Amino acid sequence: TDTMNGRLALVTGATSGIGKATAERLVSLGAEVIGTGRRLERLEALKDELGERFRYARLDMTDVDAVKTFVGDLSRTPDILVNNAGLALGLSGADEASLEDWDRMIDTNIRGLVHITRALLPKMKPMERSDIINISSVAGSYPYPGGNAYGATKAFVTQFSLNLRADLIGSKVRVTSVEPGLTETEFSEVRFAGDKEKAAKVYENTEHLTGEDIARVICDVLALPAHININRVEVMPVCQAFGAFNIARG
Ligand code: NDP
Ligand code: 8X3
Repeated sequence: TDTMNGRLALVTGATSGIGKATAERLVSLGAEVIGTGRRLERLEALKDELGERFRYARLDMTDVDAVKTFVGDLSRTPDILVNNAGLALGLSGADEASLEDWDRMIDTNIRGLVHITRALLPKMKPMERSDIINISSVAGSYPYPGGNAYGATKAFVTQFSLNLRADLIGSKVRVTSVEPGLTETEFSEVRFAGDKEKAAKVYENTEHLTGEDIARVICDVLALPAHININRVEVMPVCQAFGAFNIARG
């Protein structure tokens, strides 16, 4: 049913995975959606699929001038912002990892997210109802080998979300940090520089989450009565849990 009628959502990184599934679900619930990403042909294909409720713009989140221009050019301010665009690059130890990869994760996951949020907030704050959903990760709470800069960018996203809540007290803006665990998308393909075989192994023989599962969680959070704010949602598939501490002996 059309529970999102009249709402306008901006979903960054709508060309794949969680963002694409979220755009699809929001449109199916009656919202209008603006989807962004770098791959224009993917956005065009999504437009063909979703029709008139979907609009799109090519936007590279690392280009903060373009982010500012994009927000300035919006004819209507979205009342839902889904900060989803993001990536992990590599799984090397911190002494070997590529600094270029670290920079790109920081520029996308942190800097792009912060800039688009800062550009939209003054217009979202006075609204009768608005929502910011930031896609963080379990990697922001739990360290793992090779998680180094990626996990740290997601810790930033979670803490930034909570700090937004602190600043927005008294307004009607809700903010939620959504922290998924093992979710099969193009995430691992990107992390392993296009190595599909290595990426597939991450999800092999698991009943992993899908982009659609996270889209459902996002839309369920959005559908709660306006006086309820879910600060954080940590989501794992049942097949995933925590490991033991690692102790070097001898
Ligand atoms: P995908 O690789 O399938 O999707 C990532 C999306 O981010 C794409 O639409 C991509 O669009 C976009 N993106 C990446 N870099 C940029 C950029 N510079 N500018 C604009 N858009 C960009 O992975 P997921 O769907 O899994 O990832 C979505 C979010 O979920 C990310 O923030 C990720 O960190 C997070 N996450 C993923 C988990 C998982 O296990 N899959 C678990 C926890 C969190 P394009 O390439 O067209 O620009
Ligand atoms: C993605 C989940 O565990 O691969 O954020 O970092 S993980």
